[in-house]
Amino acid sequence: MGIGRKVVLYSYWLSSCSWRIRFALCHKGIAYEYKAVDLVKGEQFSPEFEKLNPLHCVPVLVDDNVVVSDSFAIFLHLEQKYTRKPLLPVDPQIRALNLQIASVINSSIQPYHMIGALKDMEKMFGAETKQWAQYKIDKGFLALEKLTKHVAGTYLHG
Ligand SMILES: N[C@@H](CCC(=O)N[C@@H](CS)C(=O)NCC(=O)O)C(=O)O
Repeated sequence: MGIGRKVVLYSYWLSSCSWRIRFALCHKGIAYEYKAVDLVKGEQFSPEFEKLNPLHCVPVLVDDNVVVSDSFAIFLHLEQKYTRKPLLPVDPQIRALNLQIASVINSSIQPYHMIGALKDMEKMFGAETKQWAQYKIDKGFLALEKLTKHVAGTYLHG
C-alpha cells in the first residue's frame, strides 16, 4: 500500500457478504482496518453509518476517497484497482460463469436470508414467508449446482 493510503472495511462476523470481501482482501494481500458494525444491536441504523450506506447494510469499503458498498461492487472495485493476484479467471467463458455465479448468489439467494428482509416479511405477511424464502434459496442453489456440474472441483468452480 502507498504511504498514507488507508483501507477500512465495515463488516460483521455473521455477514456472508462481508466475508466475501474479507476473502478478496486477504487473497490480494491488501492490509485494512476492520470496523465491526453489530447488526443484531442495530448499529447499521446509526446516523453515522447511514452516511456510508443509506441501505443500512455491510459490507462497506472505504478506500482512500472511494466509499463503496455492496459486495459485488466492492469486489469489482478491488479487482480493477489492485490488479495483482486477480480474483477473476482470464478465459472469457470461465470468467463469465464466475460473474454469473456471484450475481446469482448476490441477487437470487442471499437477499432471501437477510436479517432485515426476513423480519420485515414476517411482520407484513406472517411466519410462512420463511418457507417461501427457503424455497427461493433452494431454487438458487439447485440452479448453481446445474450451472457448475461440469466445472465443480474442490471449490464450486474448479
Ligand atoms: N447485496 C448486498 C447485501 C448486503 C447485505 O444484505 N448485508 C447484510 C449482512 S450479509 C446486512 O448488513 N444486513 C443488515 C440488515 O438486514 O439489517 C451485498 O452483497 O453486499
